[in-house]
Amino acid sequence: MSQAADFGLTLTQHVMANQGSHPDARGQLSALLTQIGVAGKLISAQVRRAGLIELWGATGDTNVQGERVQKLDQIANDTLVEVLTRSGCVAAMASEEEDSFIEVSSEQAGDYIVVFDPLDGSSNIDVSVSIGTIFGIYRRPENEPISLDSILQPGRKLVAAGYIVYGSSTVLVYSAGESVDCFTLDPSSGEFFQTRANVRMPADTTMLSINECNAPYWPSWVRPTLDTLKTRNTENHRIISSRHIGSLVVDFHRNLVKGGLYLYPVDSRTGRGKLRLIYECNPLAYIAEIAGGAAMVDGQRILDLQPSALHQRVGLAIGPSSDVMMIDRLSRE
Ligand code: AHM
Ligand code: MG
Repeated sequence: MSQAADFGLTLTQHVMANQGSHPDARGQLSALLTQIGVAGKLISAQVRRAGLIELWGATGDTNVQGERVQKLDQIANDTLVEVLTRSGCVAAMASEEEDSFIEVSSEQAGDYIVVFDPLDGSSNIDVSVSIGTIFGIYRRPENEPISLDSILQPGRKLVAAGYIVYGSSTVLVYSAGESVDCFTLDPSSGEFFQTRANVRMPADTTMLSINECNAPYWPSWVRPTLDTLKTRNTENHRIISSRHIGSLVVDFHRNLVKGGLYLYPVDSRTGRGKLRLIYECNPLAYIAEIAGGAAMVDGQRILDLQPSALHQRVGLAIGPSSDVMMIDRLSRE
C-alpha cells in the first residue's frame, strides 16, 4: 500500500462526502468550509513565523522582504476577510477585530453569514503559546437586505461551526450538525487529514479550566462549587486536575478530547462575563453539544441566548453535560 493511502480523508473529501446528508447542502456550504480550511493554512503559516514577525516589528516595522509588519491578529483577520469575500459563499461577516459587520458586495455575495474570532488567545500570541481561530456559519435570512439583525442570530441557528488550533500541530475541528470531526495539517503536503472521527466529549470531568486569580470578582457560588469538584480527589487518587492556558479555544479543544470543564463566570467589576457570545461562545457551544457536552449561563443554553450586540460578552460554563448542569443549578440557588 502506498504511504498516501494510509492517510485519513482530506478535509475537502470529508466535506464533500457529507454534503448530501446536510439539509442546507447546495454546494456553497461545502465550498465555504473548504475555504475556511484554506484560510487556516494561510494563518497557520504566519503563526509559525510569529516570533520573527515580532522581531521585525521591534526593529522597525519592515521584514527582510521589505514588507510592512502587521500584528498577527490583524493578519489573521485580513486573511479570513479576504478568503471569505472571494469565496462567493458569504453575504456578510463579523469579526472580533472589526467594530461593525462587513457586508460583501452583491456581485460576490453568497448565501451564508460567517462570524469569527480570527486569533483567540491574544495574551499568548507573542509568547509562543497555542492560539486559535473560532468560526460560526449561519444562513443569511432570505428576502431581506443584510442588517445587524442578520448577524444577531441565536447560536441554535448555526448550520456549521468549528475552530482551528495553532499548537504543537495545526488542527481543524468542525461540525455541520451530524458529528464533530478533527483534521490535522500535514506540513509537508499542505493538506488537512482526518485524525479523529465523531469526537465525543468524555462524560466525566478530569480537567478544570478557570482563571483562579479572578476569585475576588466571582459571584458567591463559584468558590464552593470548585471546592465541591476538588473533593472528587481522594487521598490516593487524583480524578480532577487544573489546566488553564488562557486561550479559550485551545482550553476547549483539550477539554473536548480529554473531558474538561471550562468556566468564565460573570465578573463583579463589569457585571458581565469576558467572552464574546457571537464568535467565541456560540461556535464552541455548538461543537460541545454535538459532541455530547453542554454550555450554559444563568439557567439558559448558550445557544438559546438572543444576541443584542455584535461584541456582547457573557458568562460561560462549557464541558461535560452533567457537570455543566450541576454548575448551572448551583449558580441559581
Ligand atoms: P481574546 O479574544 O482577546 O484573546 O480574549 C479572550 C481570551 C480567551 O481566549 C481566554 O480564555 C480569556 O480571554 C482569558 O482571559 P483572562 O486573561 O481574563 O483569564
Ligand atoms: Mg478571543
